Amino acid sequence: MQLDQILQEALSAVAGAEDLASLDAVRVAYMGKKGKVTGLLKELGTLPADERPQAGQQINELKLKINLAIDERKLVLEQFAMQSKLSATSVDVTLPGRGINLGSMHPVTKIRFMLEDYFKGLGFSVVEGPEVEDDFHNFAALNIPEHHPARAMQDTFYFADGRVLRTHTSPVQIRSMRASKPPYRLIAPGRVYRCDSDVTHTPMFHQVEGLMIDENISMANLKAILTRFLQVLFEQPIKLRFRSSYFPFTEPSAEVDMQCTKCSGAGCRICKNTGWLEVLGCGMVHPKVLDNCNIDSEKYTGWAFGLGIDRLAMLRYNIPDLRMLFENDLRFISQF
Ligand code: 2NL
Repeated sequence: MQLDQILQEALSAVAGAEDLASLDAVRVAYMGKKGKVTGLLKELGTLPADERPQAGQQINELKLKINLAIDERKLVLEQFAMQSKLSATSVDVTLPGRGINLGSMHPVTKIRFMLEDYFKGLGFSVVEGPEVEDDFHNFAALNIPEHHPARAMQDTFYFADGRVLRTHTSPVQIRSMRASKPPYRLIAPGRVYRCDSDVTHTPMFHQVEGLMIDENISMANLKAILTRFLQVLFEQPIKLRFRSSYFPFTEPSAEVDMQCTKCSGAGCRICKNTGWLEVLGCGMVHPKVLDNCNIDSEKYTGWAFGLGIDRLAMLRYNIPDLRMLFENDLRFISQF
């Protein structure tokens, strides 16, 4: 019978197709516009009317069987194509990786973290606060009188509403003291701002202030803590010198010099031949400041200090120019 023969031919052509392209050629040969099955359907019209329904049904069955065989073969060939593609593009797991660029710590951040670790080890808390401050927290509470030079326009960045960019981190400690009862052991690191820009000053720099208030706290405690701090930071014993000074918020006040690490006090370019480097300011917290924080200044005493982290980083890492810390040149900052 003619239909059976076409079916057998078609099935073996399908089975013999080795790739998707030749399978498609088989499909066209049978199902395409000029294909054999299509041809049979066209011939239907020439049959006697009473034979047409049966013949039509048979041709349709033939068509279904061939299509089914094509679809099944297509699945097999597609899987096959995928397999050979996968094995052709296998991954060599022994190849070296692309590598990643490790970041490094900014020198200012390194000193800050080192400072925080040291003071945390002594039971101090690290506190932070807003960089935009009001007059009370930045000045008035710290006993800085209305006409004190520190308030003058050239030192402070003012906002139109009278608020300021904080000129030190003292306001953070004022807030802490006003928020809880003594004793306090705090350090307040952060960015501070002064309207000042030259070779040794940038409008933004980094400061840490420390504060210790309890019963029977004296300047001797401060000296011990600072001496060991500089010894830990510079990894060698360091001599300190306390020079009497003045700040509105401390009484008595002192500036602290450390013996020059470059020349061990003999005198060099770094210490301008003095043998000493000025590193921080400190003093016993002024009773008026304690009053402003509602602390009984008869019962409690304590010290505070303030130091510039940037300058300390320069001394520690022999950085010659302050501005290198703020230019973000990767050739420079990736060295730390
Ligand atoms: C300096 C001097 C100093 C303080 C900061 C302070 C903070 C409070 C109360 C009293 Cl809440 N004092 N801070 C005290 C003395 C000196 O900084 O030359 N800094 C770079």
